[in-house]
Amino acid sequence: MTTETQAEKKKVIFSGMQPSGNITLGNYLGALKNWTKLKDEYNCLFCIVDLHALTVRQDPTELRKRSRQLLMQYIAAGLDPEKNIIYYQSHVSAHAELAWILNCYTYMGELNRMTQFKEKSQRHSENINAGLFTYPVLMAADILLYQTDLVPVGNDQSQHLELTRDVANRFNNLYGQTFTVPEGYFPKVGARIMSLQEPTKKMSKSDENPNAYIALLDPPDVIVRKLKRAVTDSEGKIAYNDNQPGIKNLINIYCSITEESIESTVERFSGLGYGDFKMKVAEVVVEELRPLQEKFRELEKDKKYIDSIIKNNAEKASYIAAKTLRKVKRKVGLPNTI
Ligand code: ATP
Ligand code: LTN
Repeated sequence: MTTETQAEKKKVIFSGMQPSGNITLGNYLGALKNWTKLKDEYNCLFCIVDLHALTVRQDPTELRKRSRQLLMQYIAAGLDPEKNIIYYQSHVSAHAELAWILNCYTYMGELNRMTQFKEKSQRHSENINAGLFTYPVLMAADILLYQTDLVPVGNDQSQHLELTRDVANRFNNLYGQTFTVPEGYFPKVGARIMSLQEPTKKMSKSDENPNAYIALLDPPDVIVRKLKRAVTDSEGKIAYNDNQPGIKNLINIYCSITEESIESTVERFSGLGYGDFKMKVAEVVVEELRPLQEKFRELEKDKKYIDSIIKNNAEKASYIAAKTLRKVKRKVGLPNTI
């Protein structure tokens, strides 16, 4: 078999992140770290979902800057822009086009049940726009355009993925096999890293309080400070249970970095005070992020290289996406282009 046909035979992975803030340790442990493990075995597309970020008001200059930073962080974390397709969603117009068509195959009732919509419309009550409501349909379009087999995400996205599968099946039942029905891929530990300030809420890059999250580009002293301030409890004992969500979260962070089991970590640190345990966590976080931060600083200097990645990869993605979109348009009865 030639290398070409082997590459074609590989399964497809698609995932994405919004450039809606500085990406956090939660995004990294719940998603990005997993992507780097899968990147060689699959044909991978890693998207900067900038159209999704518009569902919340963004400062235009900041959005453009953060999108580029996110792309560089993907690469700095170990994704390979020569082998993996790393690109901006807005550079491939098929995403928005397919999303429109799929809107017509998704029910209001389905979208009404989405917990992310409920949560975000509470948080942004001054701007509950239609994009926020149909957000999962655009996500379905992202995934289905590339005949994706596997979607590595944190488990806050499992409901959106179920919806994607439902829409794909519905369309396939109506028109015959058109879309691959994707599976989710969730890490065992780290699928939901919680806020350092309110450990019952997920760590979120758009949190107003920067002490609630660790950004991937936070310098070591900031990481140490944020972890020292992490909210714990008055039990005073290192244990893994829901009554101690702060400590549970710190254990999850520690274990998903070291890949040590939860049991042995709890046993090893059981004699430590919270302050000392926080320092152990800080040590592994700083060491994990150090190489990424160094690589990021190098990439920042190489504007030409990053520009060429952006251009080439958008072309590659557009080529694949156009095939699915053509098929969909034909099936639903839109006229051929002449
Ligand atoms: P926002 O706060 O703007 O809604 P977010 O921090 O939730 O953003 P996304 O861009 O929506 O981040 O998500 C990117 C990826 O990170 C998704 O796969 C998501 O499941 C994962 N993820 C987000 N937050 C966490 C978390 N706290 N723990 C683990 N994984 C997470
Ligand atoms: N909705 C996701 C981001 C996202 C995504 C995708 C993830 C948009 N499109 C396609 C995986 C596949 C989020 O909020 N984390």
